[in-house]
Amino acid sequence: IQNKKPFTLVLTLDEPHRKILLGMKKRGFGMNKYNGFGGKLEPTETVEEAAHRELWEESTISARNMKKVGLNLFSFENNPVAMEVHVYVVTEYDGTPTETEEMRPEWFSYDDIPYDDMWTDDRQWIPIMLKNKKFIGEFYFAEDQKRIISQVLEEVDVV
Ligand code: 6U4
Ligand code: NA
Ligand code: NA
Repeated sequence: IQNKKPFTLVLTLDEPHRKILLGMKKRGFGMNKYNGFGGKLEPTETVEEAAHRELWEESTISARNMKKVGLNLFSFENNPVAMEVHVYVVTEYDGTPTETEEMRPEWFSYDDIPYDDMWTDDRQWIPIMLKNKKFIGEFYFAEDQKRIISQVLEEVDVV
């Protein structure tokens, strides 16, 4: 990998009810998959600022807290640019999740997460996150963006 580009990904949890807020992505990269909310950084913002902004832009909720829980590096066969995705958990927020141009929000029970309609890596690190553990992952995807050719995933104390 010659180069990596930072991204954010925010998972909002309703811990008392064991529910997770995902969005069906309506356009662009990862279209037709459920995922957390997030995206690229704007030139002057910090990673955490970008996480707040993307959550707001894509679901219309405002995070009251934001905890960094993971870091995933995604790279693809025949692509020199990897994605460095900073993963955050939100447990308190203002507003009501609302459909936007990019995402259609939907709550899922922790026991009923639609992994078949998500990125292949998600079923590996989301369970770690839901146990309140932190993680660092590296996933190398085939060109089809589905098959994982190699990976490293570990729980860590500090991310
Ligand atoms: P535009 O369309 O320019 O507004 P933007 O919202 O800035 O895009 P986007 O949505 O393309 O960026 O960012 C990709 C999103 O997908 C980020 O939240 C990271 C996430 N993502 C990428 N690969 C992923 C993967 N393998 N597993 C995963 N999330 C991934 O769970
Ligand atoms: Na996005
Ligand atoms: Na966006």
